Amino acid sequence: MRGEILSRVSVIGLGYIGLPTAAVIARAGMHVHGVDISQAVVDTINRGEIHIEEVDLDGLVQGVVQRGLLRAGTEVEPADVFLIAVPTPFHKDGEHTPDVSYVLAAAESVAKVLKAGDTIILESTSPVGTTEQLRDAIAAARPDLALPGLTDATPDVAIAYCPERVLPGRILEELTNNDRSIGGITPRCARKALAFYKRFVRGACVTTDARSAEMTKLVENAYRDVNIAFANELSIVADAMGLDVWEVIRLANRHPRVNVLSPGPGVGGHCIAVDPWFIVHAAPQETPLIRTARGVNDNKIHHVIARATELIEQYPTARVACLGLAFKANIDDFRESPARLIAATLARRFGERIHIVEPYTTELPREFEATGALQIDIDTALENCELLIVLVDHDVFKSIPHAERAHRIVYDTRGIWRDGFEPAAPIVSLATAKSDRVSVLSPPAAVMSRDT
Ligand code: SAJ
Repeated sequence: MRGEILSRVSVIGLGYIGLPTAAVIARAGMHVHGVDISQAVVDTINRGEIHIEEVDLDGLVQGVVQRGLLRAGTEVEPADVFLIAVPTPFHKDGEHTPDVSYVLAAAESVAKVLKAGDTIILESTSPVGTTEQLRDAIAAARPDLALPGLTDATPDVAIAYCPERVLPGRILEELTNNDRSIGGITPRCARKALAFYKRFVRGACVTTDARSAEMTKLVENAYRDVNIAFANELSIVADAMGLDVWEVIRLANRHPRVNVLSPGPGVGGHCIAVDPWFIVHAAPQETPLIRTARGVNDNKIHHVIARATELIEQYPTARVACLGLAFKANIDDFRESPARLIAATLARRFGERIHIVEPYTTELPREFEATGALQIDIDTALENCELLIVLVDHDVFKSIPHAERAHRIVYDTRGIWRDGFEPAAPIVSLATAKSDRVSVLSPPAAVMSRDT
């Protein structure tokens, strides 16, 4: 027990996953050394501060740094458990070839300080087979160590894959409470990793082999991508048919076995828009559905640009406010964001007519430079802009009362302001509706409509 309490953990990669994970492990009483290539990130953390926005993370990091349980550096130091949480993007080569070079670089730096008895866990979303590649990289660097799957003897080191599953905005809660899949290169590796996760995870920890755990993570995000694609395709169909897609989905979801997700301006972030490609790349002939879903979600961005352009041209004197740049609600993450791409495209085309409202940043990304587009706050937008394009469903936008956006032309790609679409008299009233309020079917052309 004493040895456990004193065990040292090295977390490699202190980004959106690595830093919260390091902090949660430190909170459980382990001594954590976080490693990042950025000196600025390391300095920030060692001051007890954070470089990313995540609910409650600031207080947690400050606390564990003050208690001496978390410190950061740019070089990997000896530890008992090495947890790798580095990016795994894909090459922009048209083939979407996964880039696992950061994982292999991390493996090489771990190899330098590795000793018998240590455990290495990969958490980065990875193509199937990456954990074995990591093992092979270590084997090449450290021929003195017996590695799992390569020896009949008891291996010196345990190697496992355990994907993170947390949702930005809920990371600390989900890190502790979500179930985990733990895939060992061998069952013994899985058991060693399991013993580690049991020390800070309350959710169920389920062991399997490394390849199954790698695939499970890809499946989770591809599943969501396919389901969002269904919603996005419906929204384009509804546009063509003059229907309010949110009303249709709301009603369809009253079926006990139907749960259609929400359409939006496309799928963003660095997970759901990326990970399905790892499956497609591994089995291109066998993945028409997953590939098509990616295409549908990417195409939705262009659909929104086309409809917004049409509307802006239709009202040539209107000042336009694009609401939101983040890839989803209530976060400051603008990576791979459809909202950002749409707003930047409109800014390039319409220049100073475009105004950007994004409460999660004080300055616009570089691509807005020289477009003439300005950042304004939401109150200024509501006062001065005649055309409002909702791109992100931030709570601060959702809470704007109808009266404050009355007499504006609204293109709401997230369906947050549907109150304006309800007809004065219900077209259909459902006497048997389960909710308290009378359900109504909204009038046609609800997605793009004057919000009065
Ligand atoms: N979106 C929609 N409609 C929806 C749901 C989402 O358009 O109904 C859009 C969002 O606006 C956003 C994108 O999809 O642009 C992705 O957002 P998300 O909230 O679905 O997922 P992420 O990328 O923040 O996090 C996902 C999660 N995976 C799943 O829910 C299966 C999370 O649990 C993973 O840990 C994370 O990917 C990851 O790191 O892989």
